[in-house]
Formats: sequence, structure tokens, C-alpha cells
Amino acid sequence: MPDAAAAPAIDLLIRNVRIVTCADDECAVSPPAFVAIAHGLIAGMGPIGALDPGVPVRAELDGDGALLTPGLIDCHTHLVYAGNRAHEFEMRLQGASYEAIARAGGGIAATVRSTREANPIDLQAQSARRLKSLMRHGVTTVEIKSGYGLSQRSELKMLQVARALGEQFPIDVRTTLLAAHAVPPEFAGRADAYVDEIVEHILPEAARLQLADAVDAYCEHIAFTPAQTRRVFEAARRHALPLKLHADQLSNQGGAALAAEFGALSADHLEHADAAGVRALARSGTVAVMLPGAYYFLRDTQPPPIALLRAHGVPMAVATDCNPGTSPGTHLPLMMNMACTLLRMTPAEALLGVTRHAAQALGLAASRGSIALGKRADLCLWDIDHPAELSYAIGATPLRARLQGGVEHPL
Ligand code: DI6
Ligand code: FE
Repeated sequence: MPDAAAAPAIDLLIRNVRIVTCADDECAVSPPAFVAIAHGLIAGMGPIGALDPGVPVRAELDGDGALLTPGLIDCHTHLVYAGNRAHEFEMRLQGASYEAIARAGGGIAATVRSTREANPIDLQAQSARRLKSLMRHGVTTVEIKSGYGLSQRSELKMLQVARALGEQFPIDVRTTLLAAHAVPPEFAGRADAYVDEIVEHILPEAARLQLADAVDAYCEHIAFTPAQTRRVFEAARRHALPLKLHADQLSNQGGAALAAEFGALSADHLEHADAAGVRALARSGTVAVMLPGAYYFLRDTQPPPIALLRAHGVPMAVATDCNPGTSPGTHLPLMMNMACTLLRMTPAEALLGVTRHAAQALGLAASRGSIALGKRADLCLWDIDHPAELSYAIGATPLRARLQGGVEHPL
């Protein structure tokens, strides 16, 4: 950790914390230190003795030796939706497969029906419960996808609700247009015509209204082909929107290579990605986003190629994938545990996966994801001794304080 004198006029001085900056790959812990915050940004940090006693300090927080990490970033969620699919969970316990339920009109289509019917106020209220839970588990930036509207009106409604949640709560919301999530019933058997609708109307309108920070697609045999995905990506490019991709989750569609070819910010899931796909990700600097909640909930048996991703130096993120069908969860530290237990990531990789690499997966690495001078003061204070404890504990959240833009909010 670099020593640095604090800038004049500190809004908040956090004393006596052990800092895990997440700027290094080991997630090293500093000796007792201070962090100075001004104008919502990190303005100084260093060993306790290095603090200039002459600098005016407006407020102080005693860290009491706790561990300070960057605020957690959940870089892949479908958090805005109405209703739930507990009955499909029961059906799957009786032996029905996720694909079979989807083909029979359940799955994503079921959530599309309830989300289309919900008025924006209800949709926001239902989604707010999940958002508050994420925040209680330390999340300070969250990505929220559309994809349960599948019409211009309903996709824009979802994105507006996501933006409104970011206004309502002290959490930074980044939105992603996922109109290419499933073929809506009115386009049954006419997927290409729906892709026309996306590229000619839905995507340009979302861009014009500045409702989408990125564009995603579900490239899968139950969703969109690589050729259709390519058309969505080309349209996103025309509107200068960054890309993400649900890639190679249920089958190898060459999704990783496709995401890399377009210089996507991230390729997500990747259970069936092959070596060529991994090499392509490494060349393009695309982040591999691991979604162990979906792997667990679907009782998947094919883990993503973690060892290969690691060997090729592909940055790996970890996210909740919060959605009603395959990962109805909002507990990001629990996902870190699953990333280690089920996918064999290391605790340090899991922590980088919800901080620095998650920021990179959203194109936000310059402003957050590590503790460094000039970055946003989005911070979590944990009652633990070592960062591995965040991944080790099953379902605990030893969060003592959460700061969003330098302001502590009650948990
Ligand atoms: N992959 C997933 O795991 C979710 N969407 C996607 O593209 C599933 C969404 C759902 O079942 O509602
Ligand atoms: Fe997803």
C-alpha cells in the first residue's frame, strides 16, 4: 500500500483499519492504517502514524482493527422482475429439467408474463426487497439487466425501474439491455423477426433515452444463435454501447470467442467454453464472470474451466446472477463461498471477483473495485481477521459498516 499524506479538509477519517486494497492479486492485508475521504473519493491513506495532525477532519470512524475492503460489486444480476418461480423449483425436484420447463412455456416466459403485467411501482417494490438484501451483504455497485419484458415498452419499463432503484437507494446501479434473453410469445418461431425488432427499435430507443449502460444477449440453443447474437452486437456497436454475453452456459456455442471478437467487457457463465474460447478471452481482455449460484441451483455437473482461465490470465469475476429461475439469491459472499467450494477458485480470486475484476466487467475499473487514491470511497468494514474468511463462512455476513461514496448508511 503506498504511503500518502491526506489532502486538506477530510470529510471522513477512518482510523485503525487493516486495508485489503485488492490492487494486488494476493489480497494482502496492510498493517493498521487510516483512510481519508474527501468529496466521496479516497483522498489519502497510510500507516496510522503518517497522518498529518494539522489537517481539519469533519468526522471520524474508528475501525477498531477491522478489515476494510472495497465495496462489493455484483456485476451480473436480473434483479428487476415480478413474481417468483418456486413451483418450477418443485417441478425440477420431481425430475423436470430447466430446458424442458422452458420449452413448455415456463421458465423465462413465465417471468415475462408477470413482469409485463406488473405496474412500475409494484415492480420497483418487489425488486427493492432484493436490492436491500444485496446491500446488507456489502454490495455498493450492482448491474441490473432487463430481459423479462421482451417488448419495447416492457424492456424500457424494466430499465426505468432499475434506474429508479438507483435513485431510491444508496447503491450505484448500472443497467444492461438484455432484450435478446428469450424469444417472446408473439414472435414464436420467428426469432429473426424479433432480432429485427431489437436492432431496429428496442435497442435504439434504449440508447436514445440513455437507459442502458451496456447490451447483453443470451447465446444458447434455447435462446439466440451466434448469428443472431452477432446482429445484436453490431447494433450495440452502432450506438457505442459496451457488450456483455451469456456465453456457453448450457452448451458450447462458441460464445466466449464471439464475445472476445467483439471486445466485450465480459463473457458470463462459460461452463461449456473450450480452450479456443479461453484463449480468445485472454487476447481480448474480456472478463470471465462466474455465476456459481446458477451452477448450484441447476445442479450443473460441468464447472467452467477455471484452471484454464487462470493459466491464461483471464480476469475472473463472481456475481449472483440474481434471477427467479436459476439463481434466486442475493448473497454475494455466499457466491464467493460457492465459487471456491464448487468451482475451485481461491478465496483471493473470489474477493477480486467481487471487487477489482467485477469493476472491470462493468467497464468501471478506473473509478472503483480497489482502494486507491482518487477512487470512489465505496467501502466495506468487516469483523474478520483475514480476507479468506469472507469466502470461508457459509452464509455469514460479518459486515460492520458499508460506505457508499464516503457516506455510511445503516445496514
Ligand atoms: N441465464 C440464466 O441463468 C438466466 N438467464 C440467463 O440467460 C436464467 C433466467 C431465468 O430462468 O429466468
Ligand atoms: Fe444471467
